[in-house]
Amino acid sequence: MKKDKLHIQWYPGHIAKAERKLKEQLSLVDAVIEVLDARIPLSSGYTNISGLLNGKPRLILLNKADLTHPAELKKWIDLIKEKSGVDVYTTSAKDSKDLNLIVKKATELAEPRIQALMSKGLLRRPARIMIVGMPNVGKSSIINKLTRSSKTKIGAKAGVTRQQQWVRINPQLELLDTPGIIPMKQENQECARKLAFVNSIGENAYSDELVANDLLNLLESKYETALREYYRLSDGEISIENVALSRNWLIKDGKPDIQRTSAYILKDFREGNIGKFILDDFEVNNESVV
Ligand SMILES: Nc1nc2c(ncn2[C@@H]2O[C@H](COP(=O)(O)OP(=O)(O)OP(=O)(O)O)[C@@H](O)[C@H]2O)c(=O)[nH]1
Ligand SMILES: [Mg+2]
Repeated sequence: MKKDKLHIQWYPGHIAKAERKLKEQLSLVDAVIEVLDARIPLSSGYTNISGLLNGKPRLILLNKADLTHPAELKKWIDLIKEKSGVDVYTTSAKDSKDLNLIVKKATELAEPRIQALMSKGLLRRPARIMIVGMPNVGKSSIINKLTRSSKTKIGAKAGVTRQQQWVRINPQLELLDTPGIIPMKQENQECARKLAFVNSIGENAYSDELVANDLLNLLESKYETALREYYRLSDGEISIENVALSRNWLIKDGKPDIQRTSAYILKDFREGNIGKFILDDFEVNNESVV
């Protein structure tokens, strides 16, 4: 398998602006909902999130839970709850589960600040909560689900939401949708690669071939059986070339079509076709969850 070095760095202009805006709005909101991608519960989080949020009350949603196994995810929920000390819920665009509990919990998070404002003589106002998270984790989709509408724009790539947008959920709750923000420096390349796998990093920051190659390596180490079954690779090396040959994705002279196969591998993974996976390592990483 190819061993070319994959290095990911991505920080387009709109993110710098989004980050500034987020900091500006932080003082105006009562609490924050942090959305993580359930397939990478650790790598889709921010280091030092409590510091970044200036101590604002927070709850965590592990979204895209439909792309993971519930039993595996349960271990992560318990771990994150324990380490962060905040409420953690799972969500999924595919699941029509009632989101009333999340609305209720979010509204409750804001209550102490609203009470404090009222004690200063101000009138009661709706809870104001900001939704934050890496690009493409499903922030806008969650808002649309809560409002049973298409008030916010969504899309299967990083950087769909470009501006903050307030959305009224009910008379007691307003949510602020924000553009996904990725840290300026991708010091942890393992996290960066996983963010690329789930399409949280702009596609022009990397070559599909290098990322697909890396993804195959990781899936082989954690979920080899599912990977071999899906691509009908009963034995032999797991590689982009062999996937191409197995699928008959060829260019002229019967050579494997590496470009097309790489794009398909990423698509198959992102859509959950290969299987339901969690790519972070529970045993190795459980010290670093904050
Ligand atoms: N399978 C699955 N797909 C989801 C889920 N939630 C969102 N998606 C898909 O993920 C993609 C990204 O969703 P968005 O809601 O646009 O993500 P976002 O976090 O707002 O992204 P930015 O605005 O770019 O920061 C879309 O294609 C959604 O249809 C989910 O729970 N499960
Ligand atoms: Mg969005």
